[in-house]
Amino acid sequence: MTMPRRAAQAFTAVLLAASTVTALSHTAAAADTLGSAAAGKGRYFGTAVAANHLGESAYASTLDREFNQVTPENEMKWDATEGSRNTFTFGNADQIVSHAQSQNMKVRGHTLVWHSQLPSWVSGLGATDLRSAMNNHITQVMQHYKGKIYAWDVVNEAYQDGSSGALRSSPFADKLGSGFIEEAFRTARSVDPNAKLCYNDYNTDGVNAKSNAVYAMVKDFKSRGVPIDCVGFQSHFNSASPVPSDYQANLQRFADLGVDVQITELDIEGSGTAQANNYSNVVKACLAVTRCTGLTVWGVTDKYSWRSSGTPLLFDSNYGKKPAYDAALAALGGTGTPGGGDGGNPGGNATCTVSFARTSDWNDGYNGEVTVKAGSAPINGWTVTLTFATPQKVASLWNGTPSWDSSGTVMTVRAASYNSSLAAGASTSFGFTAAKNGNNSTPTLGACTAS
Ligand code: G2I
Repeated sequence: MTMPRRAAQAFTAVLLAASTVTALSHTAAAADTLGSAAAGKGRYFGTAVAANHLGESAYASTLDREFNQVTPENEMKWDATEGSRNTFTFGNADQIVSHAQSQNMKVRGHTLVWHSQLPSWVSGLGATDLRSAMNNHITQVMQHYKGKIYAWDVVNEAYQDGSSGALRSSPFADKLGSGFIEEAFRTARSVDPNAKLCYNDYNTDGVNAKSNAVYAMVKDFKSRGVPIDCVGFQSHFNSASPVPSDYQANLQRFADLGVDVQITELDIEGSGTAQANNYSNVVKACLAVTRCTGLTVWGVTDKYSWRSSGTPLLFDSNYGKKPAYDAALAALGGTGTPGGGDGGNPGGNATCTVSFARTSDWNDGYNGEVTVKAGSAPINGWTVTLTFATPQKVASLWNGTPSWDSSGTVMTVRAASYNSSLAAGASTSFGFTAAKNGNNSTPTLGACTAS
């Protein structure tokens, strides 16, 4: 059989990633890092990352040890990816994505349509041209990262601050009208149907005129079938903009509309106990909302924060853990918390069920998605078996760790470090691309084993 070169490369990447994951899973089990503790609660804990710091060993080692999700801080923005019309540059963003993949971290795509960091050629276009440039930008960028991004901030910061509840003036709103948001989401869904599509904004963290406007938009989208899966709450806090008292209630009202919610750019200016308490409250609010699926802090270290003088992050400039770190970890139930930790489930009543879907098909291949659901008790690990018809071959696999029997037809997939722990009744999924090699059968799904 001849495997297409792209598939062969992906296969190699999977093998490499699989060996890395085995090494990492020991760290994850201890729940003594932000990522592993969050995984124990069925969430991820991520950070914004800048490509130009990845070469600094303390930066990279802190990132790799503590976090299981990344958001490129600037590298996927319009000015970075399409500085001139229809000429795309992905080098810096690719660097972050491949680092994340090698560490089994999820990647959030940030951001496709935003008024800021927008090249001047875009602002200069007339309506017809702008519409096609927007759709082309979404299409090209999403296509480049297809299968590698779990969620995209499709539209960022479209609403005004203050009491108006109106859209912010931008080339998109001014020339295309309010319909640009819907159009962006519809285009995004058509390009990568497997990526979660999010709206992301700041000053929407409590109930206020701006969050009410976003809420009305999401409600309208859900009622009309406009594709939206999630809402990101940036959560940039300081004394002028503190953690709102109705933070959790606000997350919950969005979740009740049928979207996931995430804390996407968390940073809280301050120091010591006050800062620690704020971080603890934010983490607890997310954990209290079932559909709050993860938190991302806006940077690894105070040294490189966009507002460094406010020391808003969890690690100081020397990568030392701050009281805010300890508080966030404790709130996640990490090691050191009285009654915390993720070791509470002895595994005796751990069960899971699985289902399979073929999510896309083409001439010589298909994508499969397996959903794993925990039974009535939380689980700390899961394994699923799939038997493939000869001579089908799996070319790539994501969100799980595969191994094969000697015949090469039975694939056993165990959880990745970040999706091994599921709350009771919660589910996760992994996916793969298979080469048909002339056989169009669907693989046979075996039972799910939980621990
Ligand atoms: O402003 C904080 C965040 C608000 N929500 C959207 C985020 O995308 C935004 O991130 C920040 C980055 O953290 C900054 O790093 O966005 C800023 C730009 O709006 C970023 O700052 C820019 C500087 O303004 C540029 O001078 C610089 O060239 O970062 C660029 C790359 O270092």
